[in-house]
Amino acid sequence: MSLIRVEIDGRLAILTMTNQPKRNALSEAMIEGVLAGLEQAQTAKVRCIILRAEPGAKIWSAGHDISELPQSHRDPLGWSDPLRVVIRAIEEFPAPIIALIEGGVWGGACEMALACDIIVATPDSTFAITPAKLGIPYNVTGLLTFMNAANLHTVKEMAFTARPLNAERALLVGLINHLQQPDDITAFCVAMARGIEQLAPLAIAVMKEELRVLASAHSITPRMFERVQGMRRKVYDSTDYEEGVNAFKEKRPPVFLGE
Ligand code: LCV
Repeated sequence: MSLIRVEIDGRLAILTMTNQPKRNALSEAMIEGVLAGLEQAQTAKVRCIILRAEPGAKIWSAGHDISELPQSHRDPLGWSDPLRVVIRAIEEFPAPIIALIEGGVWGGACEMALACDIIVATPDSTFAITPAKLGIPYNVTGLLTFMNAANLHTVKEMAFTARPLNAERALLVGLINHLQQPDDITAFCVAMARGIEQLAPLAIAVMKEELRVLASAHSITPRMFERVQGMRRKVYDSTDYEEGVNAFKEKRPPVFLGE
């Protein structure tokens, strides 16, 4: 049974994550549901997508399914990791995707929300970049998603403290586009989507792709990339990485020794 509800109404698709018992953790199954929903939407030639959790959710998504992270000695966020696949699918979808946020957004889900084109959130929403909590060496394109969504100091504070940013601050720093009350947010997002539907889809699709290409245009040499990959490997080979994942599974605070 899919963990995503897909509703297509004319040129609008609403994708709802429906696995609250697991806090919409981005498991392979959840991501397969999102990818299937995107495919269905593209076949239906929709002109806007809304990606959300169920109305009133306390947690939009708890991020990467930690139980599916490799134990160690393997890049936890490699090219074909489901989280990386869904981020690219969102960025490359040929129409705007509105992230309708209620509740907490954690780790890889924070990247998934920020990879969307427009973010509308309720006042109780929070956004947390959590690799430091788990000992995970986030990957280069993932950090670029965050850098494209907020200024560097904000990204550094979120990444180095792993503390959730509240919605008010997220609006202030430009991480989100709009704040809306829970009773209004669905109608607000649907109205925005209906407005987009009336505009030229080809022009919007090409501007979305141009902006993706421009936002990812950073000069990093093969030598620089290999150096960073080597540094990341030391981290995912570390006991700290194992400790972070095990501590979550054993529901205890991690003790990081820096080795
Ligand atoms: C698997 C989960 C998860 C989960 N995976 O409910 O960005 S990176 O690098 O860190 C990246 C790799 C990443 O995204 O890592 C994941 C980052 N996410 C987090 O650090 C959030 C971890 N989750 C939590 O802190 C809490 O679950 C929140 C605050 C989200 C919700 O707390 P609440 O008390 O409402 P529980 O913790 O009781 O969770 C309910 C069930 O969902 C599972 C959790 O194990 C529990 O399952 P059981 O009922 O079987 O015990 N769950 C929650 N998050 N990321 N499973």
